[in-house]
Amino acid sequence: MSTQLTPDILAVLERQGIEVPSWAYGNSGTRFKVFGTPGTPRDPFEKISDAAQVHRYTGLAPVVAIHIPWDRVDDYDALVAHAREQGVGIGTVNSNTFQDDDYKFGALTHEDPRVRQKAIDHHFECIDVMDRTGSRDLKIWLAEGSNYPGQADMRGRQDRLHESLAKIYERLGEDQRLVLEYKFFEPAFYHTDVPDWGTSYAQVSALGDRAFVCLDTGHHAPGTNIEFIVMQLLRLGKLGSFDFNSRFYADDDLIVGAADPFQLFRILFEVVRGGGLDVDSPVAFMLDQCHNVEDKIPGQIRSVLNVQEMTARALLVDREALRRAQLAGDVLGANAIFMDAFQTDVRPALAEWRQSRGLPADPMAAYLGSGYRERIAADRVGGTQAGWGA
Ligand code: LRH
Ligand code: MN
Repeated sequence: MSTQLTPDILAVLERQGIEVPSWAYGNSGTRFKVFGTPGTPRDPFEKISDAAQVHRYTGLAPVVAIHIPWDRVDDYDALVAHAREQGVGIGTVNSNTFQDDDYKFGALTHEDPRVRQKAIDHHFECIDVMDRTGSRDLKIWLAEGSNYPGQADMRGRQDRLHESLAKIYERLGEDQRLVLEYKFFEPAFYHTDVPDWGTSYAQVSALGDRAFVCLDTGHHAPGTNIEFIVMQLLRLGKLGSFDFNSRFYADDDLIVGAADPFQLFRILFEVVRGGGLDVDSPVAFMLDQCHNVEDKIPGQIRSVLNVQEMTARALLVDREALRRAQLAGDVLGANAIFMDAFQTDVRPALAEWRQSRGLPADPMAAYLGSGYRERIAADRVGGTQAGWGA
């Protein structure tokens, strides 16, 4: 085993688990086109079978996040049993108040209490699902906002949002949490009711200690120093979860680390520095991506490996030497120590380590050589390919 990855580093990597999103295995696209793919799952059971392939070859993705109603089934016990058979569990339950006509002008913030109650009831359904699946986290992302100045009373909406969230929070079980995801725009193009970490932090802090902020790496204005936000939320003890992906322009939902590997490294360094990978860390790590043109299972395999590789590099930063350089005001020295770790190729050491744990040195090659892709393309004929439709 090459010297780079010390037993301490390997111990951290050993317990790293990344939730994979069920919706990444279905069809996705843009307003211009959603492309189909032979073998795309047609139901949540097939999505979970595909997600399990990622864990099978990487050992990194033991849990699948689900989205309601996209993954609504008659028998959640059967879904849990199927997941267990496939060697995975069911994780974060994602609510959806962004595809219903009644929510055109809002859901949890809507002026009409009947519409708000409908949206609150949807979250009660999600909590019922969590009770069946044993999930800890309810993740709420809200598409709510306005497109033109004057269209909405932004202050009133914040007050109604708090009231609605408080009713949802009250329904959570004692081992359950709520994570509130922010996003600076889209689908609303003038104001978004939860646009930034500060608003999410203000809203969850008003609820209680089982409410946290969810940081989606694609949800910030260009130029935002995301790792600073990570540092601050960890410092405040309110970073509940990540939605990992990457982007060149907007909420592109591309493979994490693909667009800006150095940003992923800087984010993971603040995670390490802030205790986000400690044994008792409350932070959940999830992918939130869409594989619009690339093969989905390989895309997910590449994604979790990117997170693992950047985590290993972040753990390689010589923190003591860095601290000494910082205290000495040695600007370039400190930066050089930081960059040394980023520029260290950990892939050979990780491949060796995988083999030592009975995993393939090259998970992608192992999956592509397994015949699974050809099998699902042949078997999954007929029915409707899953996508972002209920
Ligand atoms: C919104 C979002 C949210 C999910 C959806 C699939 O952009 O990031 O986390 O519900 O994507
Ligand atoms: Mn997200």
